[in-house]
Amino acid sequence: MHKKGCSEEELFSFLSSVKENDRAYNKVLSSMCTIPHPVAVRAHNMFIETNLGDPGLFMGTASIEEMLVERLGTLLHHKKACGYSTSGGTESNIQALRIARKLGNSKCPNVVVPESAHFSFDKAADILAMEIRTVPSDDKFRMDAEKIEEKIDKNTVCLVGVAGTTEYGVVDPIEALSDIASDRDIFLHVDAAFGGLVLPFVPHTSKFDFELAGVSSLSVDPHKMGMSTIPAGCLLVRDPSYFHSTEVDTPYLTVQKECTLCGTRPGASVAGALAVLDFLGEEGMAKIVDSCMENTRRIIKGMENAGYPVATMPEVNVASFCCDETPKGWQVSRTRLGHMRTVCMPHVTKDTIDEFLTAIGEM
Ligand code: 0PR
Repeated sequence: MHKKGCSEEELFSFLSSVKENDRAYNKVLSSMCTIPHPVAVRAHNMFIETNLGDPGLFMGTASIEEMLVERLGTLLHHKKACGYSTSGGTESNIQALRIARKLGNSKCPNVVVPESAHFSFDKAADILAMEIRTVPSDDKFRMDAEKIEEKIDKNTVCLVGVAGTTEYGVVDPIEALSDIASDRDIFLHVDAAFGGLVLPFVPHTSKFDFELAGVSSLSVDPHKMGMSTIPAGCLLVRDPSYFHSTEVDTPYLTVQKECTLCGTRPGASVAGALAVLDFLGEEGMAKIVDSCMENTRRIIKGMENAGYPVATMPEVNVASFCCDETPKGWQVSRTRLGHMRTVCMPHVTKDTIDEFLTAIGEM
């Protein structure tokens, strides 16, 4: 720290010069986040000082969190789902595994995840000292339903499926997982961090949510396709009693117990998340998702015309291609298998895709 403070003008000219180094979302096809919706920014600024870690002080903001949980629960076929707003998919996945581990009550617990699972499960398993058992993918990059049971034993406390995988945008066989989870009475967590705010607005997609009786918990992130400000994730559980297992006493707060992982938690991005859902409604969300899916079909067709077929047909707006080139000036990413990965988020317009396809050499 400098001994004396600087002028506000000097400070902000410094900050804006540093911000110029940010890539922001220009020619960015690799991000699962996007430019927040203007109503999210407005609501975020309105709730800037709020702390959900002390809900007795911020009862209005806490009621917004409850409304968000209710909106998302209803969307995902469980109006009475219980939940709270996390910092994103990573925290939701850690907490889900933590609950499953406690409920499972095993001395050497393991969790069965698809090969395609997000790396947040590696973090969760490490923190919770759980063994990770990986189910290989089928030829469509989904968890191979035939190979799930062979990984399960008496110490399996959790099964995980992904709805909208990070790398290929596919949905694991959640119905099969749900049947296994129900039959064997194992906790099933669905990571719908990305797909949870896409799949409900796309016709004829695979089932993945609480409509399936075996699904115990779900991650869904408003800071991805929910177009809220960062950080805004959400963990939903089927049965409110699940949260008893993560509760601690909080004697000097305005509430007596807390089941969350973080203590101090932003209310601003939670207000942002609710603002987007209420402002757009189901119709508005469907319109935006539809345009992202249209752009995904456009990029798949264009890449094919250029001689780069899609690795597998996605169910959400993530498409990965058999293509080793990266056009200059564009930000794409690579899957673990080396496919070129693109995400058609709301900031990726039809013109962006056309420009990208011209750069890649579509005929
Ligand atoms: N589960 C799934 C299926 C995800 O795709 C992700 C993130 C997570 C969990 C973890 O979510 P948080 O990062 O919110 O904790 N997937 C993206 C990824 O890791 C996140 C991302 C977003 C990466 C924007 C880059 C970026 O520019 O690829």
